[in-house]
Amino acid sequence: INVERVPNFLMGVPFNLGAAYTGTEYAVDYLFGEYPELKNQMEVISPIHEEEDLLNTRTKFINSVAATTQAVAERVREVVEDGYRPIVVGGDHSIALGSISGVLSSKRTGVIWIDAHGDMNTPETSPSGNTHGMVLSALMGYGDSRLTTLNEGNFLDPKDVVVFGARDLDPGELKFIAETGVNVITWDEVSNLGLEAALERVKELLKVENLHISFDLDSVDPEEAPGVSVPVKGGFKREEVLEIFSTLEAAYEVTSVDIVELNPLADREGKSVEVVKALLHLLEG
Ligand code: 6HN
Ligand code: MN
Ligand code: MN
Ligand code: MN
Repeated sequence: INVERVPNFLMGVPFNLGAAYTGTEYAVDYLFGEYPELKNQMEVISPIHEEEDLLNTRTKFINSVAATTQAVAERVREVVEDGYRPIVVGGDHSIALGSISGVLSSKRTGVIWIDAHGDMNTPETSPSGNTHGMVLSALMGYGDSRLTTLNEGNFLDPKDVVVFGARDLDPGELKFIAETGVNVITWDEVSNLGLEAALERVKELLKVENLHISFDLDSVDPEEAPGVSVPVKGGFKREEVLEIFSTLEAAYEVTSVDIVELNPLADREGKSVEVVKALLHLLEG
């Protein structure tokens, strides 16, 4: 018997103010330029630009980040209620605050955060003041209230989170991990265990039915996919990314997905946009 899978709902969020680097605001246009057929299949959520205190270097552009992620959260909530699976393509990683908050308002979900980074800084620990590095901690209830109130108290339980493939964790993030007990399988651990065993470990750690995949393209080796804002040496090969997604699709109800941090200005030879396309294809089933 073939169980009908929930149809995908593609959303594009051309946003960069969570990163304060230029580039990811062109991600959706870039994607449409490379794959024109996507134009009729993807709804674009326009970023909201609010007035900012430009002297605030602890949480840069936070008003715009809060407003835009709120809009994403509301749209994701509707899409889930209407029986679709949201696939959110961006844009810097701050938009995951919207997508995951939107999902959390109707159900418990586990989150696998596939990223070179931890994205668990707070305004106090952040080395950059960029909010895309504070998203996962905000989802668990830590940080500036403009970000933590988005999910209406439906905080993520650290036990329901696995950070996968991290290879650049800041000192404040290491402290955060130790204090909250959030699960982390670093890039070094994946390399030592082997990908298959590392994914087995994810299944042991994440005892949930529904899974949100938050995939940051900088988890991929920049030599294979350079089109990101914050590249870090090392990382997954392209085939490994596909293996990760198919293993997760088989093991869980993957009920929502982010594919973020596509930066066209850095994407030499269009390698990162190809990864996005391959993932969208895989998620189509
Ligand atoms: N991302 N840990 C660094 C910071 O500024 O907090 C980098 C964050 C990168 C965030 O790639 O989504
Ligand atoms: Mn990230
Ligand atoms: Mn990252
Ligand atoms: Mn760092």
